Amino acid sequence: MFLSILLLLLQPAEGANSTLSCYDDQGNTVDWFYLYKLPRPHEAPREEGLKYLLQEEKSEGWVDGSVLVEDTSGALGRTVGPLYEEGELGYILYNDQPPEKDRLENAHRSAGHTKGVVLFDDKQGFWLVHSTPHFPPLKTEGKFSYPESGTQNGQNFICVTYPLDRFETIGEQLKINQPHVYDCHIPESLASSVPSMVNLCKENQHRRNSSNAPPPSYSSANRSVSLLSLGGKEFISFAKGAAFDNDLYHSWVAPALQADLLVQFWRRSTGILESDCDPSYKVLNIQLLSPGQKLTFKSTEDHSKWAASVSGDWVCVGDINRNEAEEKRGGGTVCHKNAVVWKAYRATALQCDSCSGAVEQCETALLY
Ligand SMILES: *[C@@H]1O[C@H](CO)[C@@H](O)[C@H](O)[C@H]1NC(C)=O
Ligand SMILES: *[C@@H]1O[C@H](CO)[C@@H](O)[C@H](O)[C@H]1NC(C)=O
Ligand SMILES: CC(=O)N[C@H]1CO[C@H](CO)[C@@H](O)[C@@H]1O
Repeated sequence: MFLSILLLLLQPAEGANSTLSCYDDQGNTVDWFYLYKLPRPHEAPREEGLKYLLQEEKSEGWVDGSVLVEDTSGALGRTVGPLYEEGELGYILYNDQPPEKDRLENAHRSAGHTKGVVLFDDKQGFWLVHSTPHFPPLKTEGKFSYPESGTQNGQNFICVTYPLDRFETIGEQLKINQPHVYDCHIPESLASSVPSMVNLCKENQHRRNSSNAPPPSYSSANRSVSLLSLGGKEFISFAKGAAFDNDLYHSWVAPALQADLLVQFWRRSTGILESDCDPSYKVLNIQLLSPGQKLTFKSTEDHSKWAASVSGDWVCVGDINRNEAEEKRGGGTVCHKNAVVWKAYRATALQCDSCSGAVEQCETALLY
């Protein structure tokens, strides 16, 4: 009895004024997490398509999610949930495949191929980059949920907690990506800290009022910046606009990280770029995956877009598939150097397309 009163006193009142941060499955604030939503195996029940693996600073690689990804008590629900509460919150929801409740539904074809959530208050917040269509619901929906359309395929999420003063730079990166913003609000009290976010939100509202006009274009075709998380860890954001007109991974990320890359991306589209061994750094397409060595699936069942370096411990999670159309779309990736995270992602890639055209163990494919 006494203990439960004490617990009540120690907890903030239900719903109000939550700390805006990435959260783990237990409800602890974390500096960052990576979440791998697993694909639903053929003819398996719906729940199998809502399972996920999680890793954060304290995990030694992938750990089974303690609930289903749609659950409000899981890492994703706890992190995104505060978006639906009252308070002085700044937020930007963007997705080239917005929820059906969005008045414009499908984003203009020239808008960025990019999906994410930014949520912050006068102290801190998070930037969640992900691959899930129709996620998350608009704020007016009133609560967190996960779309049915996101159950079938694999999906990836990277969440990083940042102090308020990083969000201006994040807004600048988003602008380069030309996102389809389907819901946003920057309260007056935060506006002077994040003018880039204010502009992004205004421009999109204006665009929505004046029919489905293409997004404004920006002069810079691409920019990478180093963002320090609240915990002081470095995350590199690579952002490109439509004008970049080249393969994000081979022309930019691999030479910037000075490493060959293994890339997982959505294969079921036209104009897929083949593995590229030309000339300095190799970029190989992953064919077969097994995160945590439990479930094994093909790249065609995985909507995730991530890359692991062959050396140097880098992992990047982001927006862009390797296909011709997306060379001319905005979008980017967030890279971080961490030996434990790298090992987990690198071990996920079992088979790759070699540059000779054969499907082989990724190690063997790299020899060509
Ligand atoms: C867009 O329309 C809404 C009402 O539908 C209005 O409140 C808002 O000021 C308009 N925004 C712009 C930028 O025109
Ligand atoms: C833009 O991308 C090119 C590679 O295509 C790279 O060399 C250059 O440094 C990038 N620019 C910025 C500002 O990051
Ligand atoms: C600073 C802040 O966000 N305050 C909010 C705390 O929660 C109450 C009740 O939900 C809101 O009214 C405040 O605006």
